Amino acid sequence: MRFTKTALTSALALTAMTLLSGFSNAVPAPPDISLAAVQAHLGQFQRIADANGGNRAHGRPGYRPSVDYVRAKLDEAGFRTTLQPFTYNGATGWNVIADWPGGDQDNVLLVGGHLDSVTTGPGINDNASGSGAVLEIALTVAKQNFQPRRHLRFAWWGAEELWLIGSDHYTKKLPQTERAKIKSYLNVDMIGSPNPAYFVLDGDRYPTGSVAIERALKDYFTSIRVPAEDIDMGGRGDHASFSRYGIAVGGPFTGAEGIKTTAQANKWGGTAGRAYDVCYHRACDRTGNIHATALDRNTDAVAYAVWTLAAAPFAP
Ligand code: DTR
Ligand code: CA
Ligand code: ZN
Ligand code: ZN
Repeated sequence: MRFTKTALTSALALTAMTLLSGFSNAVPAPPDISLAAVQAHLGQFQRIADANGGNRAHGRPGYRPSVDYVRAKLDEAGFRTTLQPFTYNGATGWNVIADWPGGDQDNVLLVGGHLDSVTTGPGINDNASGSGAVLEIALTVAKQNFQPRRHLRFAWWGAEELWLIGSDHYTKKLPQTERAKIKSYLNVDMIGSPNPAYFVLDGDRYPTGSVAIERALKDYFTSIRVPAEDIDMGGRGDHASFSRYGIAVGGPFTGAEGIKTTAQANKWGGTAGRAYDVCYHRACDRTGNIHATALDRNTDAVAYAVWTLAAAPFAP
């Protein structure tokens, strides 16, 4: 089996980090997040949508039970949680914010994804996949009592589908002194597309793109021999609510209505000429619309980035 130089370098880096963590508790090895646990969260979100008119959209009956499910898990695990209400289109929505006690409060690593779906479906890939992954990563932080250098905060945004309403409300309402403490925002939105791409927000090209987040995600993908591709997500995602204030942003993405190219199918598998997610914003975006390996790989890549970036001083 031929190893590329980059894969070898990254594998060596990963090995070194794992060995080092054996001698010092300063940098524990990033964990393998349980795919089964993430899939269980997706099953809960599916059940909530099925019991509430088929969706989990802002202003519809399925959104608040989604909030309550996430918050209950976090409270049980020892997080300091807050529900931040906001009103949009005459309906109340909520952001769920969870702080992990400890770490430098002036150097926050924030990890989040939107919790709402569109009105036309349950939103399992878009974005129970991201919400479930961020939830299980947060619960694993608690299980392992990870005590990194930087303060860790996790967030689940409302009304992203109505154009970033929840995350925009959060950053707008945050006093500048508090906003300035958030050094990096890692957005997790659509990470289980059935015909998956392995995109990473381009730290060089995107305004306030984080090279550190891009590097960490790519190092993980390289270590599992998955060649990630840069993407400029533009303003389509909650990362934009942070980059507007100059905060370094990044994140993975497995694709939406875009069409997979032949070159991409050759390196990632899947079907060229077909959308990354044919059920994007449709009723068929259910638990059966998830590519389990893509979900697992991206969840572990985000966990690797969290453990790596939280344990080191801030880098943009
Ligand atoms: N997750 C999508 C937003 C999104 C982010 N990047 C792209 C690229 C192409 C289409 C959509 C998106 C959503 O919440 O709708
Ligand atoms: Ca895993
Ligand atoms: Zn989304
Ligand atoms: Zn969407």
